[in-house]
Amino acid sequence: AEAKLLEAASVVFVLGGPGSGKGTQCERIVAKYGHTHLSAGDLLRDEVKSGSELGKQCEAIMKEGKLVPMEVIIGLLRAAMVRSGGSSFLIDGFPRALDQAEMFERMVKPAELVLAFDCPEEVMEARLLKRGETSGRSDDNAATIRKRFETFVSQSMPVIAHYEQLGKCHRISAIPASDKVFEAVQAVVEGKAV
Ligand code: B4P
Repeated sequence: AEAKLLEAASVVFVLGGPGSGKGTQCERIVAKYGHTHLSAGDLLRDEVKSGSELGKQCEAIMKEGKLVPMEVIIGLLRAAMVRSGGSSFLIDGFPRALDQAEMFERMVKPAELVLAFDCPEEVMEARLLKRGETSGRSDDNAATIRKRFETFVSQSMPVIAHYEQLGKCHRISAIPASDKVFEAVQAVVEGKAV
């Protein structure tokens, strides 16, 4: 039954640097189009909150701004997809490395569309520091943010380049206000982007 559900599913990946606005735009996409939203970061934070041994290991890695092992994040994503019973998935913050992309395609299925948010580091840093004032997230501090940027450049940017080569990736500027960014997102989702 699991395999059948996943076979019929459609998958959109939402990529972009830390603080580029992935979570923000995904909320709006879901409100308008009704996808099932799965955030890699939220799934990991839920695992941390559960107090499990795995959660403790993930917490330490996230505080360092590094990527948790791919088996962990893919296992959490696949389980959440099956549990949700949905058929149209918006997956945010994943894949963050080329090997994650390959393993997901093998174990689950290829994505139909990829949205990638472009944003300069100064803008992302300012947003994350602002969120850090109230988020209580242990990774929204200046030192961890720096490491998250390094991880993004070395490991996640190649994923965006990979999907661009496949012609599946739409790049969207994440600098403007959230409403403006969402206009560009809608054009892509509705197939009207040039
Ligand atoms: P995430 O939870 O994905 O964290 P993020 O990259 O900062 O994205 P987030 O969605 O939270 O922020 P957003 O840009 O929406 O990952 C956290 C950690 O988990 C990673 O560092 C890693 O350790 C681990 N992890 C996650 N995925 C993994 C994977 N696949 N493999 C291994 N490890 C993984 O928003 C940021 C702020 O900007 C918000 O406060 C928002 O209000 C604001 N904002 C958004 N859009 C704006 C706009 N247009 N204008 C002004 N402000 C805006």
